[in-house]
Amino acid sequence: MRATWDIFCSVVDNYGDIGVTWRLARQLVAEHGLAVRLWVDDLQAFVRLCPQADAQVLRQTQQGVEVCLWRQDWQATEPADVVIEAFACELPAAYVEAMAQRLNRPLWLNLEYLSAEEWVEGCHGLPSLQSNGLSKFFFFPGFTPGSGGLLRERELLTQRRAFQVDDCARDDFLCSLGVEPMAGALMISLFAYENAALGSWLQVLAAGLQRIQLLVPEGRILRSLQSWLGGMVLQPGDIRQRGQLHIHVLPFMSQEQYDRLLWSCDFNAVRGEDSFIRAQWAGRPLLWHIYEQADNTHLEKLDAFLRLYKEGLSADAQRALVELWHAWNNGQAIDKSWEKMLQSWPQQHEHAEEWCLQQASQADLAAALVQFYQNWL
Ligand code: TRH
Repeated sequence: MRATWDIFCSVVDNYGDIGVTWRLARQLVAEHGLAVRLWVDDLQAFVRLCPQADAQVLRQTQQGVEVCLWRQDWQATEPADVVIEAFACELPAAYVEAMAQRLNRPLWLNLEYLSAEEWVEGCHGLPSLQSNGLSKFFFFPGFTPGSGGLLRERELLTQRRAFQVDDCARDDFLCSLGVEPMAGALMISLFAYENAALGSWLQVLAAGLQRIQLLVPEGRILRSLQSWLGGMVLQPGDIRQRGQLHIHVLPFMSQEQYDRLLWSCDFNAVRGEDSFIRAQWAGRPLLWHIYEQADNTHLEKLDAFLRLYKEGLSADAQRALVELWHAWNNGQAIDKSWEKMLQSWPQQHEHAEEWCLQQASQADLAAALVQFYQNWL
């Protein structure tokens, strides 16, 4: 009998919670042949990432995953063999009770947020005894062998490389989004939270020597973009030009399309957790807008990642990268650091691919979870 897995996702805000759990659920089904239910408390958010889904039904199967609405009034449900609570969401009390009563007790995992901080390795995989006698294990994604790794589908890099060497595939894809690639243009994607630094970047892009196509899927950054453009309301499909800068507003797309967008661009500005990882798998230089936390703890996380990522770059290239990421995440002007970044451009490109290969040499998160379960049995 194939093992059953329940993944619980509470959508706090944005798309990271559902983005990570939906991706994980699909991979557990497709690559490990598991029976997976994904419990999500906000189907509207799910439908944005999986447009063919129905936000009105209680249960539906999408890409082999049984997607269930996690309702406030929880209905009795037989727990699965493996139960994942994503990002410390609180499971229904009746479900936890049923887990404790189950003849074969389930493996209970808390899938944590991504961090490159050193303490992660020490906490990854640790159990915590719960009042009902069950142990809950902490599972930490991460960038080092002592962590749980990163979500990466088996064929991802092969698909990405095939796409990146096929100019027609890229052009067709961009055209399907309403973007006509311009000769010699530098293609940049932009997915970020509202950011006061944006204006300084757009300014330097508009005034630069090279033509730029900036591709912006619908989202929070549109507010900053609109105010730079003088308050005009932007819609998907809109194109605006300022000097060398051509801005294309795109619809929010499926996760598969968003991957292709990242693969199509020379540089990707990303945010949160999942788009940040996907940009790394794209093998292209990136700019991370980290999710803001109280007491600036997010800035420590940012530096922890930079410490790992910048290794192997020349001192100048490291400085350019760190300055750019710091300024962007502090809402400070990035025009100078962007120009420094351009000076080390070929190196930044090579490095992004090397980093991607280095990360891909580690076990992926889904495989690590399956292995963890097998070891636990
Ligand atoms: O949406 P986010 O800001 O999510 C955040 C982070 O996960 C953060 O850590 C968490 O605390 C907070 O949510 C609650 O960024 P993230 O993680 O990149 O998730 C976005 C998802 O949306 C990702 O799966 C990619 C996907 N996406 C699309 O599918 N289509 C699109 O057009 C775009 C722009 C993104």
